[in-house]
Amino acid sequence: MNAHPYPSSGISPLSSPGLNAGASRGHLMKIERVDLDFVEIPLKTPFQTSYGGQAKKTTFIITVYSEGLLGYSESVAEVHPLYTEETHASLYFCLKNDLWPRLIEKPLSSPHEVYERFKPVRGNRMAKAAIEMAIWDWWARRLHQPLYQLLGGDVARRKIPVGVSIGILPTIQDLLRASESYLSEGYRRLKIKIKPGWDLEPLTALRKAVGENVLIMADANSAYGLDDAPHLQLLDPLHLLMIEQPLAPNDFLDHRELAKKISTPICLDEAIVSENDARWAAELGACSFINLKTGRVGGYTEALKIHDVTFERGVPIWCGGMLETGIGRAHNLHLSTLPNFQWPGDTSASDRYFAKDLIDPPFRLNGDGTLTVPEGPGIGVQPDAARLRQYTTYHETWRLQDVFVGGGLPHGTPTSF
Ligand code: OSB
Ligand code: MG
Repeated sequence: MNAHPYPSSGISPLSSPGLNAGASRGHLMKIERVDLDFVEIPLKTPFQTSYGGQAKKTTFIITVYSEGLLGYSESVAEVHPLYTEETHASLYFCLKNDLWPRLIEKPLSSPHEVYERFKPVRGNRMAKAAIEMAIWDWWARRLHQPLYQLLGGDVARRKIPVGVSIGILPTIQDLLRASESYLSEGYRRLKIKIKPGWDLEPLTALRKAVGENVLIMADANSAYGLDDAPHLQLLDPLHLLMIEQPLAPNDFLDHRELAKKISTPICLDEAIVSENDARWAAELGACSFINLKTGRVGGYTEALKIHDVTFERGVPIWCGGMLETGIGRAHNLHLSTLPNFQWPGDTSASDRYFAKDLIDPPFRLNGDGTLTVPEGPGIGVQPDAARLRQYTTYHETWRLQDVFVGGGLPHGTPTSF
C-alpha cells in the first residue's frame, strides 16, 4: 500500500464549522449587480474524454457586486449535456429566469440562505453553484477572511497535494510522454481518462513505464456497463488507486455489484450530486471514494454536507475539476483544506491547461507537487481585467431593477452559447 499522501489534519469528524458560516454575525448582503462574462480560452492541448473532446475552455465568469466589494466564481457546465444534463444554455436561462429573482427578493443573512432560496428549483445544480460560489467569495471578503476559513477548512493545510487528469490521447507513446513530463514537474498522481478500446493497453504500458510507486487511477465517465466486469477485472493487477465513474450516473446498485467483482476501488463522480446521494452510495457500498466538485452539487452548502456525511462514514473524498480557469481553481483549493480531502485532487497548475490563465499571476506547482491556497480575502484572486476583456465573447450586466419574467425566451438574449 502506498504511504498516505495527505498530511493529517488532526481534526475529528465533527460537523464542518463552515455549515454555520456567517449565520451569527449579523451581516446582510444586498446584491446590487451581477455580471456574466462568457469566456472562451484555448486549451494548450485538446482534452478528450469517453464522451467527447474540447479544444477550448468555455465558461461564464460570474461577478456579484455589493457594498463596493466583488465576489467571483465560474460555471462548470459544458456546451453539450454529456457529462451531466446541464449546458451553458440551460445554466444561463435558469440563472436568469429562476435564480436571479429569488436572490434579489430580499437581502441575504448568510451564504447558506442561498441554498434555502434555491431549494424550490429542481436540479440545475451547476446553475445554482455558479452564483452561490460567488456569494461565498463575497461573504469571505466582507469578513476580511480567506474563503477556507469561512468554510471551516484547516489553516495548516494550505499546501494542497495535486494530481493531473490526462485526456484520451492519439497514441500510447503520447500518454507515456505526457505522464513522464507531469511526473517530472512533481504531480503526485496521474488520472488517465479511459473508454472501451483505450483502457487495458495504455494503463498497462503506463504502469510498466513508471513502476509500482506512482499513484495511477482511471476515469471512465460512465463508458462501461456491468457486462464489462470481466474486462475491467483485467485492470486488477495494475493496482490502480481507483477507477472513477465506470458505470452510468445514478446506478448505485450496479456499482455495488461491480465493486464485488473487481479489486480496483470505485470512485463516484457524476453519480453524486447531493448529500443524499453520498449517503446512499456509502450505505450501499457503491463506492470507496467520492470525487467532490462544488459546481456539480449545487454549491458550498451542499458540498459541506457531502464532506461531513462522507467523513462520518469513513468514505474519503478528493477535489475534482472541470478544467477551470484560475477563478474556479482558487475555489477548489479553498475547499480542499477541509479534513476529509484525503487524496490528491485534479486541481493542476494553470500552465497544465492554458498559455495564459484568466488570473495573473497564474497558479504554479510547488516543487513538492502541491498548490498553495491563496491567503484571501475571499478566494484571494480575481480575473485580470485585460485578459477578461480579451477572452470574453458575450457579456450581460443585471441590476436590481432587472427582473426577467419567465414564460418564454427572455427578450433579446442569444439562443446558443
Ligand atoms: O470527469 O473529472 C471529470 C474535466 C471535464 C469534465 C469532467 C471531468 C474532467 C476532468 C478534468 O477529469 C479535471 C481537471 O483537470 O480539471
Ligand atoms: Mg470524473
